[in-house]
Amino acid sequence: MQVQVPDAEALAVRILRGERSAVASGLNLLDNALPAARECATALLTALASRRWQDGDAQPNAQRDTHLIGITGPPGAGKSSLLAALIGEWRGAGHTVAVLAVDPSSRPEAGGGALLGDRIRIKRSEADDGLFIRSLASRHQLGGLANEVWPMARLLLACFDRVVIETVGVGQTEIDIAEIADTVCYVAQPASGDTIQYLKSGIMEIPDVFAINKADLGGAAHKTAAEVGRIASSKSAHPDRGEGWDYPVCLVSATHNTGIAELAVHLQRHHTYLLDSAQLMARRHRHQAAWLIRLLRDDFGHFGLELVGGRDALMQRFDQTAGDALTDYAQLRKEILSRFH
Ligand SMILES: Nc1nc2c(ncn2[C@@H]2O[C@H](COP(=O)(O)OP(=O)(O)O)[C@@H](O)[C@H]2O)c(=O)[nH]1
Ligand SMILES: [Mg+2]
Repeated sequence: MQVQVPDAEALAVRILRGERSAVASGLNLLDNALPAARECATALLTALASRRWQDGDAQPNAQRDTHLIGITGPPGAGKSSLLAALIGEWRGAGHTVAVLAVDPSSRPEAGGGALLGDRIRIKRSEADDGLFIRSLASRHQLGGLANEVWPMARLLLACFDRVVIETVGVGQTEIDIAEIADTVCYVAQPASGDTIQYLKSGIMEIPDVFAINKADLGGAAHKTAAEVGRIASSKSAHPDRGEGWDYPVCLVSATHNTGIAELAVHLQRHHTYLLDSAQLMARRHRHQAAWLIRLLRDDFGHFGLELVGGRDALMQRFDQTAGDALTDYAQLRKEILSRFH
């Protein structure tokens, strides 16, 4: 079958200009598993990286203020509602926003919560060019988040100020979101068994910011916030994240629009903390490395990974090649393929 692949360079330029149709084509391309499309997708990501990411590295001051945020938590905690409120806050401050909603329970046919788009439509009547929403309802796999999520988020970071991934926090997904986002925000609702379970598990180490939603329900919300606050303040820093960060716990109500501005401030504060401690780019490079290793492992298995040095060595290698890691990855693929033949 003939595959129509766009010119990666030209598409990158249009995406950086923020052209909606180009953003949509780019996301479709990253979602296409055919080999010709994958090659073009790698070229697209490389082109985007060389224009924004690399420049940013060389001149930190010229770097656009972009923030990739993961919003996670149990179903029904109010993630979509809270995100809709945060979007209002960010758009009001003039930031552009893109959302990847990866929530199977949001599928109307699954009878779950409303799609984020529906929640937003309730609040906004006219079309908003500074807001882009893509639902990836089916991409929530048992084994965790699908591999397309990282590159899609990466593409959106090239043209939006705030990129948010909304995902239900269960098992592996929780770990995956921490390997994608700059900042992870955990949303809990009062007196939730899921939350208590979560607090007791080791996964508690992952979020950078906690939001206790449904504050309008009164006492129970305050009690949960106090409980989470106690655990958050005693929480030891995750080896990979968090030294010198104080893990804020925000009491919010998405439906009454209270505490939203404060939550936005804490998210922004975490971004500043990452920038000031030189962790933002380091984290993104590490996340890119983890993604490339997942791709190699999915295609060639652990045996394939071992052929080219194993996980730890690859992690170090991609981390070092950073801006050129995609080129490095393409070469490694060829190397593994040649060894298999
Ligand atoms: N009382 C109250 N209900 C809320 C609040 N935020 C969300 N909800 C409700 O909680 C339910 C789940 O919300 P949703 O945003 O779909 O949750 P998600 O599954 O975490 O995305 C819906 O019925 C919302 O109307 C809140 O701040 N207060
Ligand atoms: Mg939702």
